[in-house]
Amino acid sequence: MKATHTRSRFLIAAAAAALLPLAAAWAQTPPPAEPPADSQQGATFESLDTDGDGRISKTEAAANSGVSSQFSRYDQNGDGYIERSEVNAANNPPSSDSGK
Ligand SMILES: [Ca+2]
Ligand SMILES: [Ca+2]
Repeated sequence: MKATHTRSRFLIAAAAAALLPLAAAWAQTPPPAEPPADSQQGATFESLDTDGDGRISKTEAAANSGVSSQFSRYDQNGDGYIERSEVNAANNPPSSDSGK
């Protein structure tokens, strides 16, 4: 009787150990609010300008792969920062505005 009791305890421990990796995998399920494939979606100038100095550094742009990969396209004067006016210019090409 005593031997059976010991063996069942061992089996329970083994089963619990076998379940542990599964529990860990469940815990690592990614959050449902995953950003869409279009990485610029949901990223605003303010959200990227984390230090609030009014311009986006390369470090700040790294938070958004879309902006980061096109950093040189946005940084039109090449000073290493994306300013708001540069974002506006990139999003609204001057060819569409022939006011002058
Ligand atoms: Ca900044
Ligand atoms: Ca710039």
